[in-house]
Amino acid sequence: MFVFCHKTNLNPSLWTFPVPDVAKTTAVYGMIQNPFGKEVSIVSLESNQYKTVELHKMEIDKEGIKRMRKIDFPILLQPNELIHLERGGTHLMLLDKQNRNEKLIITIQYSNGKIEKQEVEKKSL
Ligand SMILES: [Cu+2]
Repeated sequence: MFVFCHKTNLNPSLWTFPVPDVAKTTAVYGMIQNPFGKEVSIVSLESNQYKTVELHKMEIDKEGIKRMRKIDFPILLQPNELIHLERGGTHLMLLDKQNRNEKLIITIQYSNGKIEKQEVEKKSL
């Protein structure tokens, strides 16, 4: 499935590359960590700028071509489990841009009712 590890990071963070204003989609990298000491599922991902947020992983198909595949919710996480989001690997896909807010926020909704908001850092190329 994903690339998981249990390395502790005090500041799990998300980042993206700036995209042209006309671009309707973007990918977000970094990491998402289960902030709870218990098993929990991510039930939804949302953004203040894009209509849809999906978790994608990369797979090699029969022809040897790398393709993105959507991972369906709910996404189960073990206590403190970390999902690494990397270029060429698992990533968040933001689809259908709705506005040009200055800040890009990702909202993670967990199965225990808790909601986590993370600001996405824009890295320059
Ligand atoms: Cu994707």
